[in-house]
Amino acid sequence: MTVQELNQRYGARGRISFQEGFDGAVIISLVSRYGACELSLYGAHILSYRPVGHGPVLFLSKKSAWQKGLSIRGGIPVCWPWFGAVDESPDLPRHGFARIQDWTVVASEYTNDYTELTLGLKDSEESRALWPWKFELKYTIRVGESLRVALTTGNVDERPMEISEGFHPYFRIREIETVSVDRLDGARGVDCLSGEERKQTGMFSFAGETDRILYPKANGCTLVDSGLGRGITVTFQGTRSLVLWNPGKDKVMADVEEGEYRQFACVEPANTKRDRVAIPPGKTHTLSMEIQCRS
Ligand code: TA6
Repeated sequence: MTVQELNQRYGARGRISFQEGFDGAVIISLVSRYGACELSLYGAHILSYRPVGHGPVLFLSKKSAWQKGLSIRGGIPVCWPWFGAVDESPDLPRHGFARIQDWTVVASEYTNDYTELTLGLKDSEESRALWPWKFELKYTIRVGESLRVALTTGNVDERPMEISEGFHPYFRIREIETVSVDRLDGARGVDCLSGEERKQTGMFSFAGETDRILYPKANGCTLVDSGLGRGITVTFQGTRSLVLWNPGKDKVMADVEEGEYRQFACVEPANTKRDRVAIPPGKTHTLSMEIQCRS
C-alpha cells in the first residue's frame, strides 16, 4: 500500500499518520493525549517515544544505518525468531530477520485514552530461506499512559516451532555511570561475556562492557536515572528473563559514535537461546512489554 492508501485506510487526523521515510520506508506517527511515538514499518521498529511532560525515552544513534537490509541502532528493535547470533550458522542476521523486513499494517484503533497500531509479518520465500517455518507474527503498539507492545507468534506450520526472541529497547540516559536498575537483587543469571553464572546483589549497574542475562523474581524493574531525574519502569510478560547490555567505552561499533555508549542502557525482556519457546502447530505465544516514565 502507498502512504496515501495507508493514511486513507488506517490514518486518523492528529492521531495516526503515515509518511515516506528513509530508503522508501514508511514512517508512522502515533499520538495520544499522554504521549507520542514514531516507528518505521520496516522492521516494525519503534524509533521514538515521548510521554507528555518528559523528554525522549529512547536513544537513536547518530550513526545508525538508515538502509533497508540493515538494522537500525537504537529505538526498540524486535528480535525474532532468534535472539543474538545463531552459533551453527554465523552468517544468519543477528537477532533474526523481523527487524530487517517490511511489515504490513493490520489494524489501527484510537480512543480518548490511547492510540494503537497492529502490524503483521508472515513467512515468505525470503524468510523461509533463512528459517524454514510458516508463521504469522502480530505486533501491537499502544501509546496511552504508557507504551505497551505485544508480539504474538502464530505457528501456522504443521511442525512444532522453537523460537528465541526479545524486545531490545535502547533507553536514553544522561550518563551510563549514574544509572542503576532496581528489583534485580537476588536474581540469578549469566554473564554472557565470561559465561559465568552470577547472582545479582543489590542495585544493578553497568560497569564497563555489560552483557548479562538475569532471571528476576518480579516481572518488572526500573532503570533509575539520577542524571535526568527520572525512572523508566519496564514490566514484561511471556518471559522470565531480562538482558542488560551496554557496549562500554572500548567496543568499536560502526553505527555508534565514539562516546555515545554513555547515553543509552538496554534493558531487554527476552527469551534468549537459553530460554527458547516451543510453540506447537496451530498455537501462539505472546511476549509483551510496558514502558512507563516517572520523574
Ligand atoms: O543486548 C544483547 C546483545 O545480544 C549484545 O550481545 C549485543 O550484540 C547487542 O545485543 C546488540 O546486538 P546488535 O546485533 O543489534 O548489534
